[in-house]
Amino acid sequence: MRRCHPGPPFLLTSAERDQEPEGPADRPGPSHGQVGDESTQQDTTSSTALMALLSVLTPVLAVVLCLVIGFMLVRSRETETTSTPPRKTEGAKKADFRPWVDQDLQDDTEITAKEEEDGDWADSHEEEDLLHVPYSPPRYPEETMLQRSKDLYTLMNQRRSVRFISPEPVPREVIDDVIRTAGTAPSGAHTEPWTFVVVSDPDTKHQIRQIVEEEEEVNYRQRMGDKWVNDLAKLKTNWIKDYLDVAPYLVLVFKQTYGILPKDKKRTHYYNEISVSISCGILLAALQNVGLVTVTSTPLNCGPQLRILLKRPANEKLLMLLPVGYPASDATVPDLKRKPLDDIMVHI
Ligand code: IYR
Repeated sequence: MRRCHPGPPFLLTSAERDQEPEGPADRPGPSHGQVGDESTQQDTTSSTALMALLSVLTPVLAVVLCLVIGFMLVRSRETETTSTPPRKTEGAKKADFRPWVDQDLQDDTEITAKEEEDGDWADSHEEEDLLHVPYSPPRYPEETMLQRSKDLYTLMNQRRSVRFISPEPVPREVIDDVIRTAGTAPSGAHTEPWTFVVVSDPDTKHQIRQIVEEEEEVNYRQRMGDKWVNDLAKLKTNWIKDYLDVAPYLVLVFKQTYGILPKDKKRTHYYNEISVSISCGILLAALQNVGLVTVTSTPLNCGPQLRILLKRPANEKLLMLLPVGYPASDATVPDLKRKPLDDIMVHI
């Protein structure tokens, strides 16, 4: 009778392994086998050979096992990160539902990822060297600075989003200057990634209104969801947008996701959305400066249709739609309060 080891040699403790015999000569004694007839002798020999082989293979098997376990761990991590996220609670799901980020501004019509990758992109070294020139803007005495800071704050603090706009005509040159001013905004690598489409043609304004009202009705009834609609209730907004017909100008601000150079080369427009948003801020200030009003509307899901109506290329995405004019004589605004300085500024 042969007494077998309870497990493979690589599962032995080092002390046990030290006791393991090296070969048949080392293994007399009952614990390793009964020396008796020939078959038992052969049996013992082959079992010893097997043990020797196993002990040689032990480190190799250990390495292979570690590799297999490591590979399985890596695979399971990869699956965790690439597979669908774990189920969330209903509340968390609602908080994650952000159509104004995920659906709006995602006008991918006519641009496939492949097209963007395949494009012939220009390198900066293909552009001319840029001269650097002295810069010395006006410097004011502190007293004047203080007065100017207060004056601009007073002016800008009077700015309100106005949804009731007068049809009264506005000088075209004023609009040109306001757009020029918006175009002074800083932009990523000075790419100036904005297009301001100014619409005064009544038919086009009406078509814009039809597109916007049709989509906004779906937005309010379905896409925005109860929470968003309730959050807006105090502003008394809805999908009827009279101002789109009435305002003398509609300014549709497009961000250019990339530039198009001669010979169809593409130019990278770094931070194009931030750059265009800054220009919109300057545009609002410029309108306020001349006594005109607007409302910063971002009509959800209307971008592609409006872009096509206005014949803008596929690299342009609608960022904002601003009706512009004088306020209607009976205009009202919600009596909102602004956060005090202490709530918006941290001084370290
Ligand atoms: N785009 C809609 C809904 C809307 C959304 C936000 I956020 C507002 O601050 C106001 C309105 C609309 O213009 O009615």
